[in-house]
Amino acid sequence: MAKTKTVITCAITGAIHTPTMSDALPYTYDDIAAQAIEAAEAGASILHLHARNNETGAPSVDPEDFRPFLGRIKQATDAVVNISTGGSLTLSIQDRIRPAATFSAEMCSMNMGSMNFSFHPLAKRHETWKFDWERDYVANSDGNIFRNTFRDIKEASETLAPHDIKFEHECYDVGHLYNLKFCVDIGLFKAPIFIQFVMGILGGIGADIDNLVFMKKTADKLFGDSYRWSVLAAGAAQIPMAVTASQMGGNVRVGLEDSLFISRGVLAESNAQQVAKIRRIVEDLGSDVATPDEAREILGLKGGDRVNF
Ligand code: KMH
Ligand code: ZN
Repeated sequence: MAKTKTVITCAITGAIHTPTMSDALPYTYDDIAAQAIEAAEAGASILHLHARNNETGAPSVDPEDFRPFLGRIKQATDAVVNISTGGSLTLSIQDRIRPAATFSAEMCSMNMGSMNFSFHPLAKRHETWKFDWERDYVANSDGNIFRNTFRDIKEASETLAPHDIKFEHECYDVGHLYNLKFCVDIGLFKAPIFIQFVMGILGGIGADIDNLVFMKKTADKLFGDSYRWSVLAAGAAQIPMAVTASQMGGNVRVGLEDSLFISRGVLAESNAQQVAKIRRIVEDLGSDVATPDEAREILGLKGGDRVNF
């Protein structure tokens, strides 16, 4: 399919693998809403959202921790809201999908395999932590399985089916593409599917161009022209891999969830700063950035008027 426009997703606040290691990372309702709105104004057509408990800063899948910012984002922007079903490494799929179901979002994430999603080396590199739980959570991630079994994926897809939600299929390695193919073949997901190639997470595939080409070729082989794709690379690879993806005809995801930096060794001031940077590069290289309605068209979304918030 000929490339139309580049869809920018911005992942506003981390929960699974993003301890509060930068003052710019929003975790309160007010800061999440403000940064999401600013990111949309900078050019993000999709906002990927987690929630945190406002007192403890811990990852939360309580819908009441999403409600305060969802309404404000909807009032202030036309951006597509994508609610995470990743939650945290230690929560069940039943709990993790509750916010997406409660609010009948236009999009939600769907993690396509179980893995040892690990960031334990951070525990050695980083000294001061904003919240008490963070050091142990990070240090123990080498022993945690991020559970997304075939049974979990089937249950999530069947529970969410009545909501007509488009999934951001997060594929952290080539095998996850085969998991997705199996799920498509048994009728769990409908075209066009939207694949997020996730690169540079310890436990998944590394962030480099050879690997991206391999992921893309494998997806072409498995899904033909019935899929759309985007790249999310963690840490320093975030912007370089996003630029590469955009030049290969793909879409991009940035945001403080996946990298706290704006350039080598320099913390980003906000999500919007990362969005503005990738937008500038994409446009300088001759592509256009999709508006929210263009993103809806490209991904086949149900529309912002069919959500429950
Ligand atoms: N930050 C990504 C590497 C989810 O929200 O479901 C993982 C993620 C998962 O975005
Ligand atoms: Zn996420």
